[in-house]
Amino acid sequence: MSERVRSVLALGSNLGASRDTLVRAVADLVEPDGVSLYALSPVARTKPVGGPEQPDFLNMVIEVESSLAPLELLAHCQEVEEKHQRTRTVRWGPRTLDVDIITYGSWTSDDPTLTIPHPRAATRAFVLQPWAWMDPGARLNGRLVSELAAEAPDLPGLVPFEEDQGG
Ligand code: PH2
Ligand code: MG
Ligand code: MG
Repeated sequence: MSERVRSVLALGSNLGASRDTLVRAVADLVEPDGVSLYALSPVARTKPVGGPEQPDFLNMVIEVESSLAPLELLAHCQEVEEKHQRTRTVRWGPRTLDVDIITYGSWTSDDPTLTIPHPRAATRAFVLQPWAWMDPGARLNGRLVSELAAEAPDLPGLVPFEEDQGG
């Protein structure tokens, strides 16, 4: 049996029926035999960080256990983005679905194709806060994720998603 590695994946959506997209994307991400769901976070509504004027995002994270190599996991995440009609027009612009690999076990890489841990995760509350809700003891770069979240500039724009808010 091949080794299974735990990874944190961050999901975001701010176009279309975002809540439905996130639910379906989680199901699609853990559909292959080589990938299973280990934990999932609540959904946050977040103000966009960077990019043009655009709608609020819904963001969440999941932890998966997989037997995929890092680049195989990346290709799988990109297939799920494509399935949800992800189009890449403006960098940091609105999208139906973005899936980013945040961690891959304790593996690190500074390859520009796949930088692990994700190079901007440590400063983004839209990744850190859902992660801290999911796993209060989680650490990134040797720091508690909950502490990093508390210091992130975008934390004031983040609220727990409630069903009646729409999106
Ligand atoms: N993703 C980005 C850039 N800005 N802002 C929020 N709130 N949520 C995101 O998922 C997000 C962002 C690039 O992928
Ligand atoms: Mg992203
Ligand atoms: Mg991305």
